[in-house]
Amino acid sequence: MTKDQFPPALLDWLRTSKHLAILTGAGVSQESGIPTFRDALSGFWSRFDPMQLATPEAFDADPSLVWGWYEWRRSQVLECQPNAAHRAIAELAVQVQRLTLITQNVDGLHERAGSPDVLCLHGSLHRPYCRACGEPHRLPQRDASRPPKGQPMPPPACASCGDHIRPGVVWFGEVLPADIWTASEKAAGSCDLLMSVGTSSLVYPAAALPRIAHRKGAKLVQINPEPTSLDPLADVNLRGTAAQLLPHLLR
Ligand code: BJW
Ligand code: ZN
Repeated sequence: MTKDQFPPALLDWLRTSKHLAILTGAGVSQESGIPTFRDALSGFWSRFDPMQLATPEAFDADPSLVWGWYEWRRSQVLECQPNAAHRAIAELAVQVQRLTLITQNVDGLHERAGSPDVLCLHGSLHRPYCRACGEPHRLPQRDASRPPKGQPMPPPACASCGDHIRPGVVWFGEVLPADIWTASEKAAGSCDLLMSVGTSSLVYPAAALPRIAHRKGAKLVQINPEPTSLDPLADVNLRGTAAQLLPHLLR
């Protein structure tokens, strides 16, 4: 799809928007080489279902398995670079009156592309903390000569209480950070345009945000190569990848 094929109204909405909210999901990082949450895992991890590893029950049952999976993913992310979609979103922030960026991603690529004040609904791979006392844990500098082998590895022990350090992400069944959720819900309820980019819109409460915006009268634009349950609500569905399409929205 080229810029000429964009619905003209979309560029008008963008230029006249007083408050644009963007909700991103794993699809935004796919073109950086990071598999989406529903892509098949590779190597040792191919026998596991991510939906089952991303739970507090899985960590309690086998901390080394779950910690090893997250360390493997963190090492993958550190090898990857932000792509044209992350960069376009960072650039949009200077072109529109106001932008609130809300992400479900835990990879830190929006921040590395220069987006300030990202609302990270599901936490971060880079901010582990103690499961017992909540003390943040500083990860050692990455040793490129000794990448994680992509296998189970025991989690570090907390310097304060000795319990397990856990990944700083939000698992199924856990509540989202209250301040981040409140700010995201407020942005969805007060924006005049919301763009949902690269998310399957299956996981709640994040998936409620476009629906809140729509109910409050905001225009809804979706960017995704595949249809999702949001299609019927969206004013515009752009069928393509985030890195192909988002740069066309820049002036
Ligand atoms: C591209 C592309 C390209 C590909 N360009 N696009 C209501 C009903 C039923 C269940 C629930 C409900 N409300 C809550 C729940 C339970 C649960 C939930 O939603 N379950 C669903 C599966 C139904 N939610 C929770 O548990 C949440 N907590 C909660 O509700 O607390 C309150 C509570 C607590 C206790 C009891 C009761 C209530 C917490 C959710 C936390 C989600 N965490 C994860 C893991 C994070 C850590 C990690 O990464 O390991 O977050 S799950 C996983 O899904 C991850 C993602 O952020 C999240 C969303 O996935 P996303 O980003 O949409 O990725 P994909 O892979 O699904 O889709 C990628 C999309 O990109 C696809 O559409 C592609 O087509 C597209 N694409 N290439 C553009 N190049
Ligand atoms: Zn502790």
